[in-house]
Amino acid sequence: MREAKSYCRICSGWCGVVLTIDENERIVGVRGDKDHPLTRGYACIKGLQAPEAHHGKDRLLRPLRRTAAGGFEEIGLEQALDEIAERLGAVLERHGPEALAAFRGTINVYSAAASQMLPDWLASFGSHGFYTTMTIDQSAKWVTVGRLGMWDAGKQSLDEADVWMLVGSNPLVSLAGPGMMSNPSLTLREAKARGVKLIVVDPRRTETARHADLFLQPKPGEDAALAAGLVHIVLAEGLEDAAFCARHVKDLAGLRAAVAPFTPERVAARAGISADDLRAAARLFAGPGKRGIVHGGTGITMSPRSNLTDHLLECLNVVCGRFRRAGETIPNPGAFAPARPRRAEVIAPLRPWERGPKSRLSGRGMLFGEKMTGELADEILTPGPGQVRALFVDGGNPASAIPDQAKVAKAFADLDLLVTIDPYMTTTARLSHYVLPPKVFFEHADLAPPAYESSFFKLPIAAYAPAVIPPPSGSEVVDDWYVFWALGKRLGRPLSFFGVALDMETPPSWDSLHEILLRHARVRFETIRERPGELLDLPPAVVEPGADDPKARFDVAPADVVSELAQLAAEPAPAAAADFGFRLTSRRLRDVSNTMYHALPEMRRRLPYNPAYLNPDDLAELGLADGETARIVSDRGRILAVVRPDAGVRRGVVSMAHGWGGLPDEPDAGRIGACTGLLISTDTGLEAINAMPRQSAVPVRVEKVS
Ligand SMILES: Nc1nc2c(c(=O)[nH]1)N[C@H]1C(S)=C(S)[C@@H](COP(=O)(O)OP(=O)(O)OC[C@H]3O[C@@H](n4cnc5c(=O)[nH]c(N)nc54)[C@H](O)[C@@H]3O)O[C@H]1N2
Ligand SMILES: Nc1nc2c(c(=O)[nH]1)N[C@H]1C(S)=C(S)[C@@H](COP(=O)(O)OP(=O)(O)OC[C@H]3O[C@@H](n4cnc5c(=O)[nH]c(N)nc54)[C@H](O)[C@@H]3O)O[C@H]1N2
Ligand code: SF4
Ligand SMILES: [Mo]
Repeated sequence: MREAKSYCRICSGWCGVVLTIDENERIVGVRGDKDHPLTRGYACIKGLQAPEAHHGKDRLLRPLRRTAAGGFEEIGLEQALDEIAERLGAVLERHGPEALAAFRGTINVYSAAASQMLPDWLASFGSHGFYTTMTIDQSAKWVTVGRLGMWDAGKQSLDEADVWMLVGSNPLVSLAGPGMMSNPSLTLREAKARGVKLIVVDPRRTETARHADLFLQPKPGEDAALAAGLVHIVLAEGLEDAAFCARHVKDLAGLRAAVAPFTPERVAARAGISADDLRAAARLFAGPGKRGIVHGGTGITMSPRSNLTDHLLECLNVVCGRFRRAGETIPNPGAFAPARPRRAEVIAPLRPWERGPKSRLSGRGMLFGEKMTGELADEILTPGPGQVRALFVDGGNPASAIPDQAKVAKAFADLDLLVTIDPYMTTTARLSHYVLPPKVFFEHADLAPPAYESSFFKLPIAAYAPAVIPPPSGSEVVDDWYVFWALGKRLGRPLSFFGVALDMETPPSWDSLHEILLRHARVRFETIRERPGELLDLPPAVVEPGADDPKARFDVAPADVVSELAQLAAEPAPAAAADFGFRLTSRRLRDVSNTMYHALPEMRRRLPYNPAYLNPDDLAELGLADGETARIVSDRGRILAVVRPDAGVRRGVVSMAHGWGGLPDEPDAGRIGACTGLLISTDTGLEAINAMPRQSAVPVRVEKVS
């Protein structure tokens, strides 16, 4: 028996863990690493599944090829790659580069080398078909940066805050959201002990909301009005940072006028909250000398008008000036990034989607190098030049994660080539022509993605882990990036990885790729590799003054935002539709991550399906008992779900996690859960810029199954 340190890579928690490994090189135990400087012993039930995740019976250990009869047979890796290369070559020859697309799932995001390889490989063919989870998650944040601008030195942090406002975000379960990714329970307790006031806005009294000083429980989907109301109150009561606005905000008057219709009373009536609570929230958040930010989570980025809501919440940060100023310090200036000065000034909004390639179907542009996942199924199903015919999926399960599951499954079944890199026989894998099982977490070296370093870690840390154990004996598992290198080699397409031409004769290694990724880093890769999991001795960066006469300003009221606000103001407050009287909201479950790990024995024991949580009074009114199966119907589809009471859920709300269930023709709520994606349309209701589907606050009705 030996012990080894590493970190869990399932979510943005990056928990330091200690693994116990037996003489057969199998993981037999995991615990949170108490000595890890940031995560301090925290680890959740998902991370503790490492033994099962690495050695469990459901893990795929050899590549699979779909047979003519629709089953799967094992195939050698190099033969699989030969066949894939041949089929891909034929697709490219017949249809051109845009027929090739790739989907990056969450597990790919967290692996720096694998996640860089995917877009670089696509680029080597000249394809723009890069799709990721971001555009079915929080791409509203990218839209906001593009429309509003951002502050070069970053926002204020939880460590220095007086107040912290979370709208549609539950970091105690999700470990997502600024300041609370490392050991959120302890971090929140410490913040509260320092006197931080917590405001939570959520239709469900969440695990995080239980610690709130002020909790607002609105109707789902009314956050744009709610955010406009908060901005309105702050400006009406003169609670903004006037000096900051005068210097750094363009057209504050435009914003003031645009939010004028959103009086506390009107917003309160719309959102089903009290106007006094809304005023209390604005007054607790804003005011002279206060520090701390508002953050919108997936509750707002998935609900209708998500881009508008996110913009307005960030406007609240802007008008209150919640940014690091000249002379203040940035505790994590970044070890993986090149050193650069941080200035107290705005980076101009650039609206990148207005330039560059546009979607052949909707005319939408690209966002930070990505196409819109909400449009992927249509890009596959719609004939014509540019139609997607070959899709590669790495570390994701889009057949269960992309909304409008029936359309997505139909599209995937229509592809000439679908290749999935995944250790499990997921719904996506089952639709694939080839399934290539990868080495999983502790079997390979890994580096946290440099782009996220400063948001994930509050201090500079060597977020690197060496391989701890070899893959299971007798297995033929693959390094994710090897698939792309090997296909590039077979198709005679040299690969440039992060700007460096790769040797196409000898495959790279994880660490040679890491070395390339960090070649301009402040801290050398060798140093990081020698000190995995240790804090790095980097002095905090000091924010430098901005230009005397700042050119760029926050564009708080661009024309499209003003017009969206005017539309919202003109719209009558939504009445509960007779046929769809409930709103289905999205949420996370502690025990699983998205579509992952549902089948592991411990998860089956704890959580065999994704319940539909309703207020007990609603259940009584519907005549539904705890554990009964109900039918949930939207204008797009219907699912069967097991109902559970939760007194913390607002009346009229169905709170349910996504990514469960099988393929569309396998409705079996009690055994494997239900896919909420079947209830969501991607034909209508997509956001203008990023094609974000309406994934929360979805109008539904709940029926007793007789
Ligand atoms: N209706 C609705 N839809 C949603 C959401 C919602 O709230 N509501 N949420 C959206 C969001 S925020 C997201 S991020 C997406 C998630 O969408 P996806 O990223 O597609 O879903 P995951 O389940 O996170 O996919 C992770 C996959 O990685 C595999 N995996 C595990 N370990 C490894 C490994 O070591 N290597 C590799 N290569 N793969 C591995 C898992 O088996 C799993 O299939 O879903 C989105 N869809
Ligand atoms: N345990 C666990 N952790 C995870 C994941 C997981 O599946 N399980 N997934 C990971 C991923 S991919 C992501 S993107 C992050 C997401 O992290 P978060 O954004 O924190 O996601 P949630 O925990 O679902 O919190 C969203 C909250 O929004 C609320 N909400 C829903 N609709 C509305 C609405 O209309 N208005 C308002 N105001 N609130 C609303 C929900 O009730 C819920 O409490 O979590 C990550 N971490
Ligand atoms: S919170 Fe859980 S899943 Fe996320 S990194 Fe930590 S142990 Fe892994
Ligand atoms: Mo996500």
